[in-house]
Amino acid sequence: MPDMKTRWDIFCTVVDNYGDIGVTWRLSRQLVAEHGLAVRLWVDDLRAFERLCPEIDIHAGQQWQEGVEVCQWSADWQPVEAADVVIAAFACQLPGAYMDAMAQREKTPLWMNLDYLSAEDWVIGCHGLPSVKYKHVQKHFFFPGFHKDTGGLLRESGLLERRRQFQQSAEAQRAFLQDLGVDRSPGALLISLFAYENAGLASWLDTLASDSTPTHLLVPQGRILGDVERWLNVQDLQVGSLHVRDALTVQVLPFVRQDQYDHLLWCCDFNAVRGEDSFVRAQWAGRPMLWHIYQQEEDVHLDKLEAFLALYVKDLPPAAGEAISGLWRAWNAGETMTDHWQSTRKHWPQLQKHAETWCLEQALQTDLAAALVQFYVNWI
Ligand code: TRH
Repeated sequence: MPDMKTRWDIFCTVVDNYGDIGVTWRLSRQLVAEHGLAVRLWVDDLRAFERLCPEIDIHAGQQWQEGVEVCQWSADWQPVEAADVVIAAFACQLPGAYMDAMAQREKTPLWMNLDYLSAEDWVIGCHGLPSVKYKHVQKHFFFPGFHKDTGGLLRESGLLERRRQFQQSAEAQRAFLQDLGVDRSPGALLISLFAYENAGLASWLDTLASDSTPTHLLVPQGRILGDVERWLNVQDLQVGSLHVRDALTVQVLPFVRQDQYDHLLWCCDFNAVRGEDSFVRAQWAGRPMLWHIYQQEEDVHLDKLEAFLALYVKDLPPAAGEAISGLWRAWNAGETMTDHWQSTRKHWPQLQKHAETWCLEQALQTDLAAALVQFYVNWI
């Protein structure tokens, strides 16, 4: 363990949406809470941050949140001393003056690039390798991942135990949902929907509406709402809106704070998630899920999708694996979901069991925060 005074600077540029800040905020909190480190989180967009953590003062240049020193990363950078460990999240470009401060430091800092999450094989070979240099300061690649030779996944200590207790308590779930204005109808399948715009949504909602089992669909405010409105044939859906179409109840939820979002995932029987952070959280929920991957140029995201699917279905009976893979592929191509949803439902018990097994297997890996700390210890 590094001593209490080890200082870490984490830099985050919000490219779009909430994944960049979602990951760095989660990591910062964990480094403080579980490793006793002094963490400064530099963020260029406090408005995005405020959605995940409403206590954020969007006008403050510097503030403390849950033991993390949150600093506004503005265009007019004021010189500061560089930290012992410097993390550039998702290849963001550090301020030139800060790179000079790193180079001027008596003890050279450990500089890492925290990369995007991918299940592709090449990640294993690249994790931990040296990247570029600035003067004599060497940058390293740090890759999260699903394999023991990668940096692992963000997972707070005791997370699965908290999740288990919550899932075992009908009362805790009822109270949580009630706070969100959700009154779960008995026997209904509870689904959360967090996704980018998706042309396949209408066919999925058609299928759910005509199903013999009722579904209660919870949709936090966000980019998919336009497609939901079109399907419902309504305009301007607001938080709290509730619409029933045959067997399907659609309810709009507020965008909840980040820790509450975990509880939402834990309550639901099925979670549609997107990007990077919600994707990992849905895995820790131990429930069947659907991933809307972040689209990249030249469809490189589709390789990432296939790499994850190959790992995820490896230990499933082939028919169940094909069903869930078919559903994920259709969703990511914006195609008709009907047949894929029906075959997914046929394999439901296997998929439920598998979601839990997968979660426990992944939890055997060292978590990402601990792996970063270990990387630093090995480096010094
Ligand atoms: O928002 P995302 O799509 O984010 C990202 C970014 O687009 C990023 O540029 C890209 O590189 C990356 O995806 C792959 O999805 P993500 O990563 O799931 O982040 C969403 C965050 O928002 C996550 O931390 C969970 C949180 N969240 C809440 O706090 N409350 C909510 O109600 C919801 C729905 C999400």
